[in-house]
Formats: sequence, C-alpha cells, structure tokens
Amino acid sequence: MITLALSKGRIFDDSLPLLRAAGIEVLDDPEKSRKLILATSRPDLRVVMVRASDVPTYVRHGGADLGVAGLDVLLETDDGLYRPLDLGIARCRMSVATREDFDYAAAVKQGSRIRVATKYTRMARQHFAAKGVHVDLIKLYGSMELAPLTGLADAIVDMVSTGSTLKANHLVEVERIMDITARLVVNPASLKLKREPIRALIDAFEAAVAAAR
Ligand code: PRT
Ligand code: MG
Repeated sequence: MITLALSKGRIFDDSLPLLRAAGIEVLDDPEKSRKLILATSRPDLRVVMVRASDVPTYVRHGGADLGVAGLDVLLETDDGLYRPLDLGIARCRMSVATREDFDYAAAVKQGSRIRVATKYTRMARQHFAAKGVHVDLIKLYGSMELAPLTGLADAIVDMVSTGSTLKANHLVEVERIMDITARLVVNPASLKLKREPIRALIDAFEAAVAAAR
C-alpha cells in the first residue's frame, strides 16, 4: 500500500487534476466526508488528509510515503526530505506587507527595529538577517493581516496570491521574498523499500506537471 498525504483546500483541489492525469481518481470528497483516509481508484494507493503544516511530519516519520506541501511549509520545517518535484500548483509568493501608512523603506534605511508578525519565523529571520534589518519576530498561527491593524506589529510576512486579502485590510505588499509552489515530497525509506511503485507514481506526476505547463 502507498500512502499519499494531502491537506484540505488548495493543495487537495490542485492535486486532483494531477492525480487524474496520472489515471488516479480519489473516491471521496474531503469537504463532504469526515473520512481522513480516502480510497483511490488504485487499490494500492490511499490518500490521508492532514493539516498543511503536518504533511512533512507524516512523510518524514513514514506515516505517509509521499506528500504534497507548499515550499513555505517545507522551508519552515527544514526536513531534509527528498524533494523531487515542483508540482507548479498552489502558486503564491512569500511577501512582507505593512499598513499603507507605514514607511517601510524609511524604517529599513534608518536601521530601526521593526516588529514583524508571522507564522514563518524561520524564513522571516533568514530574510531580514540577510538584509541586515533588525527585527523583533512575533509568532502567530493565523490571521497575520490583523497584526499591523491592531498595533501588534509593523509588518507581516505571509503568503500572497491575488492580493485581495491585503487590499481588503488596507495593507500593502512592500517586498517579495520568494515565489512559492507546492512540492511532492517522498520518504527516503519508502523510496528504497517500494522503489518500483513510488518511482512510477513520481514519473506519472512528472508527466502530468509537464502536460499542465
Ligand atoms: O489552514 P492551515 O493552518 O491548516 O494551513 P495553511 O493555511 O498553511 O493551509 P492552506 O491550505 O491555506 O495552504 C496550503 C499551501 O497553499 C500553503 O502552504 C502555500 O504554499 C499555498 N498557498 C497558495 C497559500 C496561498 N496560496 C494563500 N493565498 N497559502 C495561504 N494563502 C493565504 C495567505 O496566508 C493569506 O491569508 O491566503 C491569503 C492571501 O490570499 P490572497 O489571494 O487574498 O492574496
Ligand atoms: Mg489556511
């Protein structure tokens, strides 16, 4: 049996067409069913539904043989997982955003300490250290956009896709840190022990990604 870890929402939704192109149908809808283990049209392949940030943990410890996770999640959890394939899905960017009336350029130039709220403290620390900007990092688990509006922070580091969440909260993107897509990650032991079927699955994903480009 091969176990693929996915998360509800965009990762699952964007993975479906790739699975389909590889000839695989998921037989349950995670939005409708409460099942956490979903059967597929391939008797030897099942999908497990986990939190987006738990995908690397499942794959690292062998709870899943493969998984799909955003590059943001992977970089934040420094895992040393075999990261073979950029799936080109769940595309967004990691950016710095502030209130419209905050002069980020001036704050950076003056060398002031900036308070930054984010779920991505590791990435944020690296980014600002590389720029030589002094930051106080505040760890949050969600709704980062609220931090600059309430005075909790001067800036946030978060994912941006359409930009409409920032806009709706009168925030502006002041710096793009990196482009983000979801990656297929593989447990190294699974790759050894179940080499044939996993290799075939990776190849099928690869072909599906190439066809989607
Ligand atoms: O929800 P949960 O806490 O379980 O985890 P999660 O929020 O990490 O999961 P999910 O499903 O929201 O995101 C999974 C992956 O999708 C992330 O790890 C990213 O790699 C990728 N992705 C792509 C995004 C976005 N686009 C995105 N827009 N992740 C989050 N967002 C959020 C962003 O944080 C912000 O709140 O959407 C809002 C901005 O969207 P726009 O369109 O208004 O700019
Ligand atoms: Mg989310």
